[in-house]
Amino acid sequence: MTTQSISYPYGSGYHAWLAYQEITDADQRQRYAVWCSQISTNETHETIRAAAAELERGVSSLLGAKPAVTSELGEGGIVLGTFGGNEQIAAVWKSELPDIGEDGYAIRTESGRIVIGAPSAAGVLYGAFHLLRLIGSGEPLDALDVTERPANGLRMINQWDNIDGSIERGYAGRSIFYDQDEITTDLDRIRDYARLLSSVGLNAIAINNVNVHKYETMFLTDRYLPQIAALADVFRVYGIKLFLSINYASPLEIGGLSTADPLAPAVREWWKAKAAEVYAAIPDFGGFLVKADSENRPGPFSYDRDHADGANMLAEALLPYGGLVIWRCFVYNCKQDWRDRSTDRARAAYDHFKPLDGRFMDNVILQIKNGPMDFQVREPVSPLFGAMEHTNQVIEFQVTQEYTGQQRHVCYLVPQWKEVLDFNTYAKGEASPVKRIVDGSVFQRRHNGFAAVSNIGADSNWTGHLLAQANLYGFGRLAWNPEATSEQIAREWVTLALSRSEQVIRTVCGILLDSLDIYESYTAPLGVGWMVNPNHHYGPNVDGYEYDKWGTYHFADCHGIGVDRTVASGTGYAGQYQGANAVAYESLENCPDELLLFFHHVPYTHKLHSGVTVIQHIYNTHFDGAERAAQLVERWGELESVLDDQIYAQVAERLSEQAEHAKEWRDIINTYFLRKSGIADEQGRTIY
Ligand code: GCV
Repeated sequence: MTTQSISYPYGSGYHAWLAYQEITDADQRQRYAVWCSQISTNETHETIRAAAAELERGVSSLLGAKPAVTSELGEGGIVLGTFGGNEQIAAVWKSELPDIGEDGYAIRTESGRIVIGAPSAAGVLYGAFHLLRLIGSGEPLDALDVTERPANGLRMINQWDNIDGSIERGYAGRSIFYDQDEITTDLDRIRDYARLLSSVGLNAIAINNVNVHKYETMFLTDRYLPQIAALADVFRVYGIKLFLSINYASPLEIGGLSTADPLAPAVREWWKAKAAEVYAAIPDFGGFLVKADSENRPGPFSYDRDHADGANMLAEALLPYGGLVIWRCFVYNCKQDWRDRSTDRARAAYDHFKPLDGRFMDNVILQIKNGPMDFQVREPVSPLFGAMEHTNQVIEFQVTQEYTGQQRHVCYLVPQWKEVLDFNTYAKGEASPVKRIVDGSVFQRRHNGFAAVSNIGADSNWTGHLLAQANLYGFGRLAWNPEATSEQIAREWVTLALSRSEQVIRTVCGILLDSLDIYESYTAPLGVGWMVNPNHHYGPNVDGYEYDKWGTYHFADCHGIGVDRTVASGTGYAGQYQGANAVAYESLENCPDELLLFFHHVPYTHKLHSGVTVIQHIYNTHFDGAERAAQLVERWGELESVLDDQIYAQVAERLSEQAEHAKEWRDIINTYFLRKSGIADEQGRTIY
């Protein structure tokens, strides 16, 4: 098995959180060396061999000494294997095997050895990465008794990569998967990506954009299937199942049929035959990810059918092979007339899907974006979570920073995701947070989990902005354990990817943890969103989407701003929530400040709970946000002598750009609202 990764210097950031930087303290190295002289397993499963290889690589690099990898049980060392396939492992846990599901693992220090055991080979690999994390962060190994079980079944990444090598909403270079209408043959890079994903517990990947164009539609044909199978082979070793985004109109575009009607027998047969072909090439193929009837993509609406008809037809085709249909709920009218005040994009997913609850087959999962609009820095949580008792649901996050600074601004998204996951839906009694809906426990759903749009590309540090790696890392860690805190995750990433120096950890964690709030402060205020340049979505443009067809308006005039989404006088969206949420959002008095303009249209002089008026809040936060963005440059600057030069320079350059761009945001937003409202800043600061 090839385990070499591409040889990039440390300072490139290529090795990310698998950098395994050598431990320089001789005593500490010695303490670890005691446990790490050999790695033994008597199993030959490719994933267990990958686990052993990862330990070998990690230990060699961390301790500067290569351990022996052997099938013999030695006096000490690390022993790994599955409970069922390995007597050495079974002997440690004897009859009391831990209850850790299929993907979990256990690690114990026992009889002078460290033993990693798991029900599956993937579990063993996750356990190996766990052990490396412990060593990499300086944790003691003398008395380990770890049991880990992932909260979510599906822990998936979605690539929005196109066959021409571009990436929709990609901010870190070209695709690592494709170039000039061909699938890559650089499997080393793919393997290193698989290692990164698997090291944080991710277990599924959809390798192409949900907007499936002409050539990607042909992924289901001989033209591409053999190369896709080769990619699946790489991911399989790391416990990751490969999925494809499909074009709903495939029967028309590549099947020679005259319809894609989900109820037409010929169409159903066509998909069944396709599924058979795909599974012949990739026996453990994960299934289809589908964007249908959304932003001009084809779907069942063309045939007067609904989403359940469409999804079930595909589910039936995949069922014999255990495949899944992951059907996205990002469905809304993208040709809205801005004069039409009754249509509300925020309502759309709920309006389309809630009535279908109970109609989807068991191997269909609905993939719901965390916010009802589209990954803005601040939105309420989608009311669809918890609204469908009889339907499998996964949450979709956007790790790629389309609306959160495009990896030119630092924006650590874990705190935002945590807020969404902890949000109580009131779906079943008092304690029904989103994390319990999507892990399947509230409604006892079999298929459940997390999905996210990836933020990586061919840039040598994967994510363009080095600090954006923390988002990919954090997504995986949260998908495994939504109880992990933003602080813990940040600390882990900094320690593993950058440095074990307390100064570096403190400073970089501080930057990461402040970054979302800073970004939110100088961009669109109070939850209203969308004040960006159309199409590419970078930079301020308050009216960029105001007279457009996308349903994304703020309705600012000389008196006030915001969208009335109340039941009493607005679009009724607030009524899609359950229990106390519906009550709070409906009421101007109780609506949280940060979402005020999402739910209510108010005069600029409206006083927030914070005690300041809306207009003064806009001025204050924009001045403050830009100032704090400038301070990030100084905070990072303190690390110049401590960090690797290249690492230091990469981030310094982005933070300077952010500081400048934050001023642009500040001045454009403040000037716009001064001119609209005619109300001066109480503090008399410069507004143009
Ligand atoms: C893949 C937003 C993005 C689109 C993206 C879409 C989606 O609208 O701007 O680029 O398309 O979401 O999630 O399908």
